[in-house]
Amino acid sequence: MKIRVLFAIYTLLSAIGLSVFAQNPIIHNQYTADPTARVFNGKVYLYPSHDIKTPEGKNLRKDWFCMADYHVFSSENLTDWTDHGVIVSQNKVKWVDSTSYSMWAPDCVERNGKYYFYFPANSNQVDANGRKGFGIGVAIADKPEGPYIPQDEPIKNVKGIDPNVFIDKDGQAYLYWSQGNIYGAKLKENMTELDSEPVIFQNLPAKGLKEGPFLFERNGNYYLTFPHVENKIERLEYAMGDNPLGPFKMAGVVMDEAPNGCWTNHHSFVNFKNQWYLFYHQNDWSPKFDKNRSVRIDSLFFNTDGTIQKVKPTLRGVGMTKATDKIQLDRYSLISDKGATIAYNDTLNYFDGWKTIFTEINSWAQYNSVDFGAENYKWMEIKYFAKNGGIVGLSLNQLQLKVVTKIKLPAGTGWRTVRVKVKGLKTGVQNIILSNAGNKAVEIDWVRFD
Ligand code: FUB
Repeated sequence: MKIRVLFAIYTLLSAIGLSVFAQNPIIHNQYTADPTARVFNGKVYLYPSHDIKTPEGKNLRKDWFCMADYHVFSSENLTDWTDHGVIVSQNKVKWVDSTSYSMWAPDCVERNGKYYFYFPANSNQVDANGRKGFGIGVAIADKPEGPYIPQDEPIKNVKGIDPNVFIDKDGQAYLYWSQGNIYGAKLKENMTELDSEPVIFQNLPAKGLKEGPFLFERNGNYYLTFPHVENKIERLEYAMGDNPLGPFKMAGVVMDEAPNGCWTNHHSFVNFKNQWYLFYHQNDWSPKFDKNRSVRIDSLFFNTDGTIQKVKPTLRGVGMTKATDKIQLDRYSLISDKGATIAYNDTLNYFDGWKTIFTEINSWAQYNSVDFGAENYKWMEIKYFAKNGGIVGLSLNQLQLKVVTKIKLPAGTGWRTVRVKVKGLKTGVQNIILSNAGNKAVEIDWVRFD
């Protein structure tokens, strides 16, 4: 009965757009890319691009980015994300070519209680050189989730993509964007017009594409961060300076190229509750087409001299997972070298997620930061596949595989979900380890506790 009630709550939450999932990638109901995260009113708001599959019957490249609108998402804990729906769409902006599907990387900032959403798109207007090209527009709202009213014209004197806005401590706002080079200029108080001639930042890598600038300040250092193709695909790099318009000096790499070869990366930095996070993207939901991307988050740390420690992408991501939520073990924190792998559940529907496959005895996967709260849970629900039956061990907080409970899983020809009594669970935040305590292969989709 309790399970049925939980399922009903889950279905209701999904219907109103609340995704009760953690881990990387963080958004599960659509492709998302180019994430700009901002903290407004104590919550994190995520403004990504919205990749879609190229619609049939349009005069569009099949192998390219395709984006018609933007959604905004919010979270209080970086784990549960609410999709607030579409905020700006290509067919509702006067200056945008509504057949171009070119709504690329956006940004959003707050000033004096108004929210300014900046987005690039192909213009329907021909410029002085007879070209349409990318312009950058602004849409304005009273709340972070909108409704947003787009301006009728793009920002004058700006041609390019990937807008980013920084407001310095003295109140001066700056716009950054890219088009081959990375540009910056002051913005007027109205946030919709330039207040200086654009400058092209010097001393950045001369060879290889640079795009996606994201500027932030910490302890008097200004960090100009950007994706750059040093080798074959993009990696995240940064330069430092003591002024929002430079000069900047190259300082290093924030994140190496994606191991799976995703051609782009695009990012933002955010400090939430005294921890820095890097939002970035890979193409987890679309392993064979890297223009359908998905947003991820990992923690980020600075060295004492202000330089940035390189971020290694993880599957576990950030945030606490409630013990009662589905814990996707395949988003592990650590995994044994031998006998444990992950694979997609359904290669015809990648959004169905992944499974953990144990093929050898004592192979294991560890999932950190599961919040058991103050409850003394006694049951574990597990979705598994074990053709010949199997035995799974559950351990807490250490890697020596001190199994607190062994669970016998009946044989079956397909996926099965069982709820079994478990011993040795503790209250508070725990790292859990599931291992193969038998000598038969076992696949696990998720576990949860009650
Ligand atoms: O999403 C389209 C483009 O790909 C962005 O504008 C770039 O930064 C790259 O991520």
